[in-house]
Amino acid sequence: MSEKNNIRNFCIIAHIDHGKSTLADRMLELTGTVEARKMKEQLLDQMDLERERGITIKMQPVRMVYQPSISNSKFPNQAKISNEKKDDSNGNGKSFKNSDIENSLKIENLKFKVADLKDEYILNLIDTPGHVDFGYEVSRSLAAVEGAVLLVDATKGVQAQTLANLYQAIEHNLEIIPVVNKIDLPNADIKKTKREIVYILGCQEEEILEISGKTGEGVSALLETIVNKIPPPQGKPEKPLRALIFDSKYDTYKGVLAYVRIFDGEVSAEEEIFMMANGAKSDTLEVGYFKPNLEKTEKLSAGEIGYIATGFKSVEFCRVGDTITLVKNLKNGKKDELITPLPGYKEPRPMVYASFYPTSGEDYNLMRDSFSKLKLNDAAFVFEPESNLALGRGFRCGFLGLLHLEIIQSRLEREFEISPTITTPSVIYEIKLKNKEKRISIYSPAEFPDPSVIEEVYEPYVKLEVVSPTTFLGAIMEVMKNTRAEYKNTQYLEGERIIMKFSCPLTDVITDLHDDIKSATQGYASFSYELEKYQPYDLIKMDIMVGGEKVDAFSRIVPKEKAFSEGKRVVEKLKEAIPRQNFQIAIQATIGAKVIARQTIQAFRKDVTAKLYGGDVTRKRKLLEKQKKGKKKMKNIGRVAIPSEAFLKVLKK
Ligand SMILES: Nc1nc2c(ncn2[C@@H]2O[C@H](COP(=O)(O)OP(=O)(O)OP(=O)(O)O)[C@@H](O)[C@H]2O)c(=O)[nH]1
Ligand SMILES: [Mg+2]
Repeated sequence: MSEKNNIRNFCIIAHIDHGKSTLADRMLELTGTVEARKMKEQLLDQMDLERERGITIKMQPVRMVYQPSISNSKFPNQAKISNEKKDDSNGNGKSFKNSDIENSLKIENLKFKVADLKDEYILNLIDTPGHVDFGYEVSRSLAAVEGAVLLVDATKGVQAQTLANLYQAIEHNLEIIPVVNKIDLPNADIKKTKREIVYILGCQEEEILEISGKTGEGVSALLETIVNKIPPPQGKPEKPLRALIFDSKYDTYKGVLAYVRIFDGEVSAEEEIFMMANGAKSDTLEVGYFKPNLEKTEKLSAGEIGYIATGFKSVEFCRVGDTITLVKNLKNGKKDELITPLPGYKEPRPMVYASFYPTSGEDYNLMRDSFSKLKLNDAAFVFEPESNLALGRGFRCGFLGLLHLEIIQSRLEREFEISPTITTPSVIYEIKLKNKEKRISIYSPAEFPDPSVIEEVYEPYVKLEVVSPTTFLGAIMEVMKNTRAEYKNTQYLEGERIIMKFSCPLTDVITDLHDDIKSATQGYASFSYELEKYQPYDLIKMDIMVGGEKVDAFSRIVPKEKAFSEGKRVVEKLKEAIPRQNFQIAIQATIGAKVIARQTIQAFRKDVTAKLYGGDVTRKRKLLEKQKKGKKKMKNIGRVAIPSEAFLKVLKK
């Protein structure tokens, strides 16, 4: 048996919150990958942002060493394929405890001294995010593995992202292991969840595993199934190197890192690599595995997943989807027809655009560098320079959704200490001008042409699929009535669950639909969407004036019939978001020259320093200093200082 036969590469996919990262925790424990004292919940969610929000944003690979004989002898009660009737769910002392983990670690350490233990397997796991805005992370993970564990929460059943991610896994020809999770919960409906899985996957009910990522029940059996069902990677170490870059990162110490799946060949430190798409060359500094922290190794070979510290000084040479080979494999050091690059990835299409402007002009270069580094770690994010009369030089940025935008904004603030002014997020409109053949694309409302030259405005529509228990059909219809969606049809997924299909303007989907659907269905319904078409609609541009000056960043495109209500809502929101200043400020919504809504922010009654009597200059200066600091995150529009978060706040209800 060649070494490679001992490798299994897989990812965990599911709808958001169905327990992927928690299951990964149990796998890390069972395989002794992470020391018990270092273990914490959702260990693979390593970014502060992920931990605070309790969601996975980035895919995270990790390499585990697994010995079935050890795990099984230690946890015999978990080794059964738990498809049999379960009667010990109320905890008869068999649940997974910390002491079990510690014992398993002792045995793990022992195995290196015992010669004749059964085979040892390398399991390369990639934990993926469940939120729709990070779908590109999932699709890139799928291309690096041979199998996928499809997790379904037994209290929630099949949801929109379960379907969307499953379809992607099927497209990649992956071996799919269906699993019902959270069976420890009293409201788990295992039978129903299984019926739904059988329906969507066309598998046998007996093939579906039952586990609890929380207690660890059934996880050993799952690991065994992974080894038995997922095929070992193909590919030959003796062939020329072909490594697929599925992610990348800027590391302060090691520079530009490429996260790779090696399909053929081998690579080690101090070898000259060649990027097949852009032709860049560099000497590798280091190669290694994810444990999940970076761990240096001698070489990476066919079938393995790891990282290459590329040695590139500049981030743009390392592109996700590119194939890395070795210069020594090339004829005359040039591209060689004999080495076929791997298929790579389709670039994702941004759904929303917003412009980011530094609050002070000097930060422009800093912002560009920060964006390049963020892009390296978030391939779905796009940006390009633009400039604006009022706001100066900045960047037009594309995102997969509003959460994606918020995450980039937060990362910019935390990792690079930049808090920019952000314009009202907008979808891409297409405009047919009078007497012009071709439509033009508009990425921000500020670019909207004068109405007199416009013949027709087109906006993007999506195919929207709402997955829900049948009982909420009426409630969902009620929510959809508030949008401009057109109902298409309803499909029965399995007895008690439906998929409702709509054609809906993208704008209506990205702003409040998620919250509205969740609250109307007690959190049980979910949706996914994909771009469908462009369709004309009677849309107009609404401007916002603050203190008599038009603020481009607040302009938005609205359906004509909603202009008044939107105008009223936005000025009210702004009144809350802009702090009082020492003069009165009028906030107005306008269409052309016409004011359609107005609010006034009253002035401060007194100067802040007025109460400081006498000549205590230092105190006075301190206070002014403090004020200045507070103002750092403000953007001055004319005389008015606007907090940078106000620009995003006004978008949501
Ligand atoms: N009772 C119980 N709770 C679980 C189980 N698995 C996960 N949870 C809980 O479900 C919540 C979500 O778990 P995560 O592991 O973060 O889910 P996820 O699928 O990784 O979520 P995303 O990565 O954001 O899509 C957490 O509060 C977990 O504690 C389980 O088997 N039983
Ligand atoms: Mg997660």
